[in-house]
Amino acid sequence: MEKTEKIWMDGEFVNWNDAKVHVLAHALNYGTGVFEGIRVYETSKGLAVFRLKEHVERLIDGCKVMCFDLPYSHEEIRNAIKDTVRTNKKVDYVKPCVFLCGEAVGLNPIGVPVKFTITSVYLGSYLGKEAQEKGASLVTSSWMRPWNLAAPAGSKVNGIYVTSCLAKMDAKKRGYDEAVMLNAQGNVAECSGENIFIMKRGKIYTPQTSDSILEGITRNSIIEIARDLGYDVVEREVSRIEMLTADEVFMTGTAAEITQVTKIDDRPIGNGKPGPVGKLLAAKYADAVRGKDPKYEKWLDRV
Ligand code: PPE
Repeated sequence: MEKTEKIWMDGEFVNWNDAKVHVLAHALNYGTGVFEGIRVYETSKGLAVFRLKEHVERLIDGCKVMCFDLPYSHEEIRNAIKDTVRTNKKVDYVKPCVFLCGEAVGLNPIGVPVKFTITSVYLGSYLGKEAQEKGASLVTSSWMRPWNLAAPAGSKVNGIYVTSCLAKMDAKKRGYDEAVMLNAQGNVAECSGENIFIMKRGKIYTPQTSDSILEGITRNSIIEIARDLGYDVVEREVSRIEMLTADEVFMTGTAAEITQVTKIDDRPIGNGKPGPVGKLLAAKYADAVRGKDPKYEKWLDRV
């Protein structure tokens, strides 16, 4: 990751090194925040933010779940994100975050002031060039994806990510690229920071939103692109065995984009090489985000 010059903080741009909070900030101690991750791409008509509307909607929905008082409208947030991209030089990823920044000891979040920051960076490849080009290896995590009675699994709430960090760390330490987490029912949920899809007997399956997943915006884009190409995409429970015996598996996420999975739990997926459907969807997605496919121009917000 490469840092940028300015961070948007409660309506003002501050220098990267001055974007600070107190050590007793509620969010630092209790994880009480909501964030987003948004990609920015170069297109022939200039920089474009991908699916900005949906990311802002999900951020606002997360604030609703957490009962945060966010004093900005959808429009204001969109403009602030675009301003942040414009203000900084080399940006491909934006991370807005709304969090309880008031100094507090004690869990009660009621009345603790919120802060809203928008940080932009140059991220590059999230899972590494090799995993993106040749396919990634996954391991099933011993950490369960927090289920719907334990955490707001469908919102990007900061505190929930402790589980994702543990899953990711354990996977990396054991030599895998990424972890796949199961849910409380023992079915496939998602990876530490990506949704997961399988292709089996000509159909594409992905866990449904009630299966303790984050409803990914890349996931929804891929479902639409795949259906436009004529594929049957089914959102339903996906068992671990279906995943292990799938013809193809791929992950989707803003940061990871479409990354094919060639090995899970030391077993090859299909023939152990990136599959044709995943490749096609990755190529279509790459065109869509860069404004090369007029059909998906609707997803781009020029800066
Ligand atoms: N599941 C999780 C748990 C998740 O964090 C992400 C995004 C997704 C699914 C995919 O959602 P979407 O980006 O809307 O398609 N993970 C972010 C990376 C987290 C990080 O900060 O690191 C991302 O891809 O931006």
